[in-house]
Amino acid sequence: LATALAAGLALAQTAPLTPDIPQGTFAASTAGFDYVKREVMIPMRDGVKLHTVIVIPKGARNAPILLTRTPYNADGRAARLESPHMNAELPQGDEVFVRGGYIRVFQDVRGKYGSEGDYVMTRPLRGPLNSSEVDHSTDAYDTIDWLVKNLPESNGKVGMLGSSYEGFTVVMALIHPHPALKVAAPESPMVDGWMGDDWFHYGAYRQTNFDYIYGQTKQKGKGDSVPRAGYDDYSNFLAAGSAGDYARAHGFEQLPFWRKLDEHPAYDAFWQNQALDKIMAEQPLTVPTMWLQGLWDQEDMWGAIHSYEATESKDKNNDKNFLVMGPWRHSQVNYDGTALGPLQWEGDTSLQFRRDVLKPFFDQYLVDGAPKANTPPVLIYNTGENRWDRYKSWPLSCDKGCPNKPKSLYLGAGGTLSFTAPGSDAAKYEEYVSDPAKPVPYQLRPVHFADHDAWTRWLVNDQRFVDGRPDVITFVSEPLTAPMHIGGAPQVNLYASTSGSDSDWVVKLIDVYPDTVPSKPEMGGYELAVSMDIFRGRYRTSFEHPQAITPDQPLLYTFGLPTTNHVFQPGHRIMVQVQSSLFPLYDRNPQTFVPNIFQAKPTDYQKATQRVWHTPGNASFISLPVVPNS
Ligand code: PG9
Repeated sequence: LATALAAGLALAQTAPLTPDIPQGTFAASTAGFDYVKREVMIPMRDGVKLHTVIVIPKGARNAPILLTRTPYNADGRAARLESPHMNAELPQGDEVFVRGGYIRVFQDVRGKYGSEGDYVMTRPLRGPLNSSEVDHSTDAYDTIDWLVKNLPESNGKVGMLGSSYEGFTVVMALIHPHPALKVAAPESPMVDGWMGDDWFHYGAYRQTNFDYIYGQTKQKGKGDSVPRAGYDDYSNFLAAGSAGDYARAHGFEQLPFWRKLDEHPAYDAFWQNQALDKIMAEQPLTVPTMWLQGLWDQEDMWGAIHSYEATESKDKNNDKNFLVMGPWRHSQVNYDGTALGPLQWEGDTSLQFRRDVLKPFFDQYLVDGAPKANTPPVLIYNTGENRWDRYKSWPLSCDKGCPNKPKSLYLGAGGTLSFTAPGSDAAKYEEYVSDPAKPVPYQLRPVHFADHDAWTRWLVNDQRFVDGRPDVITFVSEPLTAPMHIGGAPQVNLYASTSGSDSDWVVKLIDVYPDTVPSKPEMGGYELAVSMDIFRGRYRTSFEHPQAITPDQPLLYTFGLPTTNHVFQPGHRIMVQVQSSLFPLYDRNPQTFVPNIFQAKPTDYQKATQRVWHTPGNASFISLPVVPNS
């Protein structure tokens, strides 16, 4: 009996060698959850199915839908804290929508994570660059169509929101939009990868993209960064040589997107035909759209503001096109917006915006019976006076069609900066030597691209770290006696010469704090760049057809700096710094003209004598979008 009992007992127990990973899917207990999560594969018109995660508040009825289409893993985007509570499960930026009872949807774009199909980086619209029958515009359309037909808990109204790549997919959805798409907010959307979003700025290549391309395109799921020989990326990239040499050393020829970059260094049809601000300009907006961007957006500084400007003239009733710019780094709109580096704002500016502006704006179009929101056409943080400014239009000051005309701020002899044009007796130029063997760093070394904090704050770093370097020239004004407000994009008009045949020009517009700041002593003398950019000299006359620069000739370089809404306070000074590299963020210009800088040889990299001219005929200046008496 004893033996039989023992055998029976053994039968009832789990045998020691039972595999510990259950066969089939584990059914997690969701008792007590305040939401239901569904995972579905939504069919597109070409038969490809896209993996979609739908999070529905328990008991929802007539709920609006908020959709984000992502290359960054829909499962992960909808699982912040693994929580029974929807507001903890979803991203921080969604909390206001969770409180409002929205259904939240994240979808993997085709070819990434759980979705079928081919992944093409920022897949261009159907047309000259895309001969298939699908793009992100059709995928958004088909997805919205499925959602409104298959979610009985919804009221059939959809809003789209997302930052950066996710912002790019929002813009794509605005092209021939589904009628159920009622409102959209592209946040720092990637719009023109050559002019000033992720890949290049005015033709200068951004080497941080190597890690991005490696991580995003080596495989369908989550990728990794390029292996490093050392911690300091300044040394790693300098040792590599050209960007092409770096790519070769790390196997990038296997990654088609790198090959596309390498084959299209100039602004040719490949870039022109996928510049979404140009595409948006050709069609009136039919969906109310709030373009959003950070004022110190270190990744996508071009897209939102240029798309807003491109579509504004078509918004005849002033009811479709809206602009918001916060005192934020890239995507900070969805996180805490209390501070950026050493700059402290009046409270959490991101939350203020999401709660008081974005949510009422979305509610107006998505929630049945919601009141009209009090949305200003333009909402921009004033970074000098620390408050939100509401405007009817933007910019406040520009050459044509603005309420105010810009003022010319002249770079003068001996490093002066003033509104007085140079006289003929002044010295002719300021000079420095740019040495590609010792490029100017964009942040204090060591540079480690993977250091997230350093990457998000580099645009607001104290520029004293390079002020005084022999290869950086500085022009500075007298202390201001009255506040000076600028509202718009400062325009660079630089008369410069180089002894080489190609050159980069970096221009920074800086607010220099007084030597003593009693309320924040550590800010004494701080040099805050309110706007800066880099311009690759070979594109001076044409972005499409680069040309060698005639050595030692003063030539005019004109380009727009990023938009700013800033008040220089009395006692502060205005500064302009000019230099010829921002390394290793931007690849080095060899300073010898070669057909493709990616393929420059070590001997092409040559020192050059750079001059910034300030004679009456060649007077360098910044056209400042000054707003008088504001
Ligand atoms: N700035 C990122 C990106 C967008 C589009 C292409 C490449 C990179 C992003 O944050 O998504």
